[in-house]
Amino acid sequence: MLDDIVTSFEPQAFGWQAADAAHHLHPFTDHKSLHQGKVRIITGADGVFLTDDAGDRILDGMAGLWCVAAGYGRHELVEAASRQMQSLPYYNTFFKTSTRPVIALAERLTAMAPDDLNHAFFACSGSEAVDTALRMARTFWITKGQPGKRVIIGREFGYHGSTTLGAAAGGMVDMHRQGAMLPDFAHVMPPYWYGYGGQMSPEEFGLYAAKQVEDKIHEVGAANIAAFIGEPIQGAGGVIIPPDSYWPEINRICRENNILLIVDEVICGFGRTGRMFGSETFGIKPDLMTLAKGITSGYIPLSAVLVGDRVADVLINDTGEFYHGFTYSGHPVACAVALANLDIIENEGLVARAEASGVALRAKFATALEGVPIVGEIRGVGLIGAIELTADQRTRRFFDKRGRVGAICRDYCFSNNLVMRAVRDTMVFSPPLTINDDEMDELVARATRAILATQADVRAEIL
Ligand code: PXG
Repeated sequence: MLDDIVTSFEPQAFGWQAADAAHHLHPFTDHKSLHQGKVRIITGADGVFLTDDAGDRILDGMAGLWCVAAGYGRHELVEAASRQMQSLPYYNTFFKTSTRPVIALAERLTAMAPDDLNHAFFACSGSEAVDTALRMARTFWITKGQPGKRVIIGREFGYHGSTTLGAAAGGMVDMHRQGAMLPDFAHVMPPYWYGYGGQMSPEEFGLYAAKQVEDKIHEVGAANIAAFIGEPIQGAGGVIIPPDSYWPEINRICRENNILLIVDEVICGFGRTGRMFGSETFGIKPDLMTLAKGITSGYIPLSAVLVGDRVADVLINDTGEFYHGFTYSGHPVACAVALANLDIIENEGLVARAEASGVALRAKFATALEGVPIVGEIRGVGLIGAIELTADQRTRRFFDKRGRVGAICRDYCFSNNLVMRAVRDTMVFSPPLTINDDEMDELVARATRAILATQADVRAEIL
């Protein structure tokens, strides 16, 4: 493995740790508490393992931030970027110009996508894709002479990025409190059976959660609503997997109320759920679909919005100019990497592999964690999954002061050289789709050690 590129730029003062603390503001971080501990400086990566500057090998159970689908160290992606940088490092797609990589990618993505998602718009991040999709939805209704249809319905614990529109569509209240809540956004409960299902069966609860959307539509008035937005599985919200009854109802409710359905596939797209798109896994019928992360396996920023014929026909034929776009929309280098990444996903059968590996991984977790009182549920679809930590297995009771126990467990994972995310007290995982059997054994062994250590710490609180 090569050294990373900046090792020749040793920082002036007291080394990398101190320079990071002195000058670098991290995303979604409490800096004061960060500075009380240490940042871990990641210097390299290969396959499913990261290396830090102490030489430790860390198993990346999150594929970066849910994105490194093809695993680290893929020369094909490096070569695609290098070749494209040498031939055409940049050109825009604004003023009657296009480039071959963006055309090829648009054609390929729309051919892969379900239903009539026949058009693609490109941006750099999931947040920008969401922002674009929301603007398209509202523009669609304005063009159709119904400008009153503006409200976007999202869900609690939904995550649609950190631009202001995305944060408003998402259901993260801490972000709303920062001023990122806007007029014309509404939220409904997530289809989170483990947390909110009570005595209902999962299927009953799926219908109940979908009914909340219908009730919200009646409350706000369909004449005021542009779209419903949802992730097939709510990833950052804690890998909330809807019961099978949920999405077909949402399809019906959106159709009958003349509301667009935006499916945010930023995490679920490109094989994560064991099908190419989460919409296929759950039978969702999107009008607009947002994609990012796995589109390039995170090697370079890129996102896309796929647009179905119903909306595209109006935008193309009736809207006139759609006042929206980014300097790097359709960046040729990012598109070239995406094409090479899709080759890997297809040639290596990563989608089918995610399905099979997911089954195996959950079975390994079930064996390792059998009878462990702190474990309330192990769930997953493909290679995205979660382990609920609970104070009472039987009643699915949460710990007091939610998030405290999850943070303990996440820290034990980290000290066991495993990256897993804690969302409240839910431990979530989404490893690279390339993970092999031995690596899954290692992931389960390290996670189990962390979970047992957590249980020992909080045993007085567990029934
Ligand atoms: N939609 C979904 C479904 C996402 O998961 C975004 C949009 C925004 O993408 P960008 O590229 O703008 O970040 C996301 C991003 C976490 C975590 O800790 C999750 C995301 C990003 C950062 C951290 O779970 N998801």
